[in-house]
Amino acid sequence: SRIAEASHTNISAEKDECPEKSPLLVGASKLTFESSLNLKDVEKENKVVTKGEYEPSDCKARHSVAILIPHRNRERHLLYLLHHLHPFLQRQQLHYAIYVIHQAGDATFNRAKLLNVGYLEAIKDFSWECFIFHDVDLVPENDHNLYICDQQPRHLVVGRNVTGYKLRYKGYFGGVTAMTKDQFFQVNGFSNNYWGWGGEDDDLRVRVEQQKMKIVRPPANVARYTMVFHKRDSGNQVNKNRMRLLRQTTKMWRVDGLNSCLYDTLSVGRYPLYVNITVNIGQPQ
Ligand code: UD2
Ligand code: MN
Repeated sequence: SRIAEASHTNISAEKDECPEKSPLLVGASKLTFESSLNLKDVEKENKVVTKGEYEPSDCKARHSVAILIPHRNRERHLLYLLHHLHPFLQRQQLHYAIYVIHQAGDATFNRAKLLNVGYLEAIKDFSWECFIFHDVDLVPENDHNLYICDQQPRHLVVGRNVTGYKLRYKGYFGGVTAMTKDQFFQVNGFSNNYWGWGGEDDDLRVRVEQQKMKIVRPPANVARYTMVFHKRDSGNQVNKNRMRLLRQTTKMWRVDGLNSCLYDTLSVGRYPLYVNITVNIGQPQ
């Protein structure tokens, strides 16, 4: 793999660090969603990516970032996201890899637990410093929205096309977030107990605030996303327990999270454009 080569031959140490601001950024771009797009095309567009991973060839990246995407039955959305996200991340001159964490079976969906699995599996591959927790259907519109971490957890979605590009509510922490390896570890990751739609993002905010961290956001004019249209998925019905769970977060976070995340990895596929981890995460108790 690229990582192994770099550490054996020390190629990366010989390169100069990439500039602080990438000269490749273009700002806002018009996104297209062609129904004729297919995976082979997107692979051809991204020959520089191997096994989901990329690093700039002419300079040493300043950031190593793992993108984690929870997934089931959204193949079309995944294709659009890969098509836009690979060039977007390359323009930011990042060393990155994309991980898709695919929930096996038909049990109720659990976005948060899948993201915990993604974190635990990705750190086995490489010492990623920064993690981006990314909905499959959100496509960033402006490459000045940098996919990097900071001293504080970052929320990258201020606005979406579907909500008139306004922040949904104060404290909103859903969609796409960026936390360092250490920040995420410090809050014990996400709760594993949110089955179905809603609440898990608020739970993470409570964990972050409990640790006296403060959520920061990029400026509204760059933190803009297009959400590919969808209806509520079957298997992801509204979680009726979410308010009750949220009231318990401050006492449960220590015992419910990364340190209690049990799962069976069914397969790891290192495809050209992403690493696919198919996992059995169980079902609600
Ligand atoms: C919002 C949040 C999302 C999450 C969710 C509640 C935004 C922009 N996003 O999304 O982060 O907090 O509410 O749980 O506010 N998924 C699948 N297959 C499924 C179901 C879900 O792949 O069958 C994944 C996929 O990555 C999707 C994400 O889970 O983007 C969130 O589900 P959603 O898109 O149905 O929920 P939405 O748009 O209300
Ligand atoms: Mn969505």
